Amino acid sequence: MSENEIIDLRSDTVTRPDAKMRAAMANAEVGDDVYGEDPTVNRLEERAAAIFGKEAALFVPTGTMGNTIGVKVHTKHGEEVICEAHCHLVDWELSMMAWFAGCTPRVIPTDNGVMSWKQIAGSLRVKGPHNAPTTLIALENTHNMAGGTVYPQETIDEICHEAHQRGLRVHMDGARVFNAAAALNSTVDRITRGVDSVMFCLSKALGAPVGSLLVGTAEAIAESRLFRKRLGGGMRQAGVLAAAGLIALEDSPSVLAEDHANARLLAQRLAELPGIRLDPSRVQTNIVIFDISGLGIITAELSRDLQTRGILANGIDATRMRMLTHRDVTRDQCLRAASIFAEVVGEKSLASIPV
Ligand code: TLP
Repeated sequence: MSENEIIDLRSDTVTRPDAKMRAAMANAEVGDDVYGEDPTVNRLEERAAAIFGKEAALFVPTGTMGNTIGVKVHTKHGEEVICEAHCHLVDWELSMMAWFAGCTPRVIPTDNGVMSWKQIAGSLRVKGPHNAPTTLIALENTHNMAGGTVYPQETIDEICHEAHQRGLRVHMDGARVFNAAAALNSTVDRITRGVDSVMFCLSKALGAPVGSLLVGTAEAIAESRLFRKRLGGGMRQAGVLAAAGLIALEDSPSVLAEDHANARLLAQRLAELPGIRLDPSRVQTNIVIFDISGLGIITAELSRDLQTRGILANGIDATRMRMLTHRDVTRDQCLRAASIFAEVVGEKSLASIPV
């Protein structure tokens, strides 16, 4: 099967740099970024800080490193961080918070990935003979495993206001915060105005091959630069990567609404199929998560069957599949993926009829 017959819905991390990005990478002016001498990295960091309306930004290789440093810079060993129960920081980063920052997460289960101040307030801990104090609240926006859900602005504002009143900090895992902005018809600057730091990824929906940024105060970012070095993230002539990132940052946010429309369309088609549990009205951005237990098979089996027909999609557990739309899948490909999916599901239903 040739590469272009594959429709890859596993993640928005799978996009390839386009011709404009590749040309910019080839022509990037570079220097040693550990000495602060890479002009393209410097430009990217300045641009990211400006777009987010914050003092400074730091280019990091991955979202995981950005979150890791974001937690570390606001906490000390032996403190607690409040996060949603299935956030990336907790479920997908190999206990990094414990390993590097020496903190434990205090998780709040939610139905849609969005914590309220009321829930957070009930989980706060004050330093005492038995309690490690809460010092940080981490919000994931959009929330990946809840299906790309978006925090309402007033919820973020309330959390930040109440947290700051109590001397707590707020970090946003905004790996897909530009998707949140597109969904709300808002700006990332407005969304993150109250947070102390935000990590966002160039390498997800924005389509760059590599890289994320941690954005915050000049003081926090200066300290973060040292943590990045400690983690082995001093990338030297990283301008070749930053060059693609700059294009992603300028060009991609305005087209994210198309990915969202494609995700809704995909969700509507899949929701019509027997054995699939999916409420398309819950799809707010580019992530579609649905339950397949009605098919009587597990996700690994379905993934295998889809793969033989050129559709790549993974389960997030035995019963739930995740599909993401992105700049490398078109509306037509989403429709094709949905009809191939329908064929596979049809065959499964036939196979389950006793003879
Ligand atoms: N998410 C990946 C996987 O790790 C699950 C994906 O395919 O969605 N925060 C959020 C909300 C993320 O979704 C991810 C990656 C990260 C942080 C980490 O980014 P990277 O992969 O660059 O370390």
